[in-house]
Amino acid sequence: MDLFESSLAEGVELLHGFALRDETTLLDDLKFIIAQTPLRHMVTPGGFTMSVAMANCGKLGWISDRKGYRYDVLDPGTGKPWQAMPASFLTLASQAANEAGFANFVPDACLINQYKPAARMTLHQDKNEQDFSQPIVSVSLGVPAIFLFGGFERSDKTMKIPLKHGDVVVWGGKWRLRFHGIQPVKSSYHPAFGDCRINLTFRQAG
Ligand code: MD3
Ligand code: FE
Repeated sequence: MDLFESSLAEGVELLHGFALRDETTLLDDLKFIIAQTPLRHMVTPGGFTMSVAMANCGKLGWISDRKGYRYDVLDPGTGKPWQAMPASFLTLASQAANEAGFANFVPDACLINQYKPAARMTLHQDKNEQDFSQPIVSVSLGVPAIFLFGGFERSDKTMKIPLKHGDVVVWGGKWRLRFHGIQPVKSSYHPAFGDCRINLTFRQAG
């Protein structure tokens, strides 16, 4: 058994430090994308401003406003298409998916979530993608956070999973539609990210 890799459930694989294999390229590419695509606090359909600041790259980007949650080919902030997904992002996501048994994962969307201290993501399901048989690959960078992994109902009890810099999780199979969230991020320091946590989620959305 590979201690570097642990199965949390069938179709869910935690790959500790998997994003550090080509860390310099990954961080350089991320810096470029964020410089081109300002991180913004979007508004939920219910009218709340999210504590997480977001950007996207790839053909499709996940957006939220008073009209709802959806994917769009245009960045509502700039009115232009999103930046192309860097090769380092695509390679990381498809290699991670492959480790978890998903051989042909080609993401067309990468959501970039930035958490400052106290930012959180309340329990939700990811249901805006077309094909739920495709996994979601998540990459944690910067300061650590506690991930909440729930059930099929919002009220189901949750499992707490600490995620740290470089951890990659592949979420597939029947777990794909479970409720999940991020606890308020505690104030701490990471040499490359300061007090921020950044999470990349790769999806085949369209
Ligand atoms: C489990 N992001 O962007 S990533 C999201 O850390 C989101 O920013 C969190 O939830 C973050 O939608 C968690 C891990 C994740 C993403 C999608 C999932 C876990 C998932 C979908 C189904 C089950
Ligand atoms: Fe989610």
